[in-house]
Amino acid sequence: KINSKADLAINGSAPAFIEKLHVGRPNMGDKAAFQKYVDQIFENHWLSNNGPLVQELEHRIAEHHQAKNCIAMCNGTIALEIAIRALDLTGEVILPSYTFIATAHALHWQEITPVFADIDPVTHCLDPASVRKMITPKTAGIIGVHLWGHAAPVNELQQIADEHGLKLMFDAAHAFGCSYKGKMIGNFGQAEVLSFHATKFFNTFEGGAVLTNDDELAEKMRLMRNFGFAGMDNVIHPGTNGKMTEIHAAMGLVNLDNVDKVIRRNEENYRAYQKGITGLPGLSIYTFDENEKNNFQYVVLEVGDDCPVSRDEIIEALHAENILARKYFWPGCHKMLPYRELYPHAGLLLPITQRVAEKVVVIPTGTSVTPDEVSFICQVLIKLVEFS
Ligand code: T4K
Repeated sequence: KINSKADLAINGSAPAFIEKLHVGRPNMGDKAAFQKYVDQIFENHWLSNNGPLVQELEHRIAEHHQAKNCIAMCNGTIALEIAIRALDLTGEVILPSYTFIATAHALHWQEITPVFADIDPVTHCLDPASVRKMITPKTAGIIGVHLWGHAAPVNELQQIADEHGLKLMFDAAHAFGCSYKGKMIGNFGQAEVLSFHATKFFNTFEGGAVLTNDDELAEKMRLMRNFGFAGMDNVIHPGTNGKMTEIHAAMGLVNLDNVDKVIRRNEENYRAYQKGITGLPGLSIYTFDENEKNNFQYVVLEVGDDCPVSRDEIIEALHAENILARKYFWPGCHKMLPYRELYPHAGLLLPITQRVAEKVVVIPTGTSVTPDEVSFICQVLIKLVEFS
């Protein structure tokens, strides 16, 4: 019970939770089913290089997203790099700064200049008007990010891409199983990239994939992820090692059987958070479009100027209670060292990015967090506001 200021851990009391509550605690599928796959892998003597479990996983993920091709990779960042290269992007590519650093790195790593555009204050996804302002003769493409699983403004971005002859792809790292105007993610732009990192809605320990309806592009990416080999002793394309292994695919197959359960828990937690903080001044939960498919993997608390407690005070107080809230994706890629030096004035062009990055707190959810725990986290937030 938190009856007074002194009962808050930040003021010296015992933390509300004995065990730490994480953002991104992995959602785990059935252990016995995983062990069966391990037995199968041992019997097969097949560990990597497009094995039967990887092929099965690709087939099922493509089906899940109603997309023609799924190319599984060792992680989402390599999948981004391969997709970027397969699309022959060069020069400058426009993307949001408000994203995980991997989106920018995947370009910079290939000597392509990431050009940061601003975002929409409500969806936190690219603002098409800002994208238009960033186009120069060197622009080769746009990477939209479906942040928090909310689709980027696909139609508007496609229109810009068509008008200017640009390639369009999406970083769909957060958007497994999500939709845009009723159609599954995986069907937009030239390619869409998923991440299966441990902390994602759907994980393969580490992993990722590209979804595309372009068969030729899919074939090119399959070559690129395996050093360009087209059969034994025959390299027909430059490439790298982006392959997914059988053990990672096994985890994926087990987790695929678990996705409905994870969505149910995530949605339950999301609604419990919404209910729990109703009426608190300056605090709100980022809302998902009820007409779309969502995975609710991220619960995003937004701290407004009218909140009596600052964002950073909230994070500090939650951490003291063992609630390990995160400042994703503060301070924005443009302010991280490799890009800060490239774009000393980018901040001036990204007012919404700055504002959103300063007010967001991502709070724990997933199958390891119960709605009762969510209610208690809300109690902490209520008391923090009340005692401020
Ligand atoms: N594009 C976007 C938009 C992305 O968000 C990401 C990845 C990518 C591209 C790249 O995809 P990958 O190459 O990663 O497949 C994490 C993840 O490392 C990263 O995958 C993810 N985005 C990003 C949003 O979050 P960190 O540094 O914040 O993660 P970390 O290690 O602090 O873990 C988060 C929390 O999860 C911790 O509190 C502990 C807990 N945790 C973590 C792991 C790995 C566990 O409980 N168990 C675990 O096994 O970056």
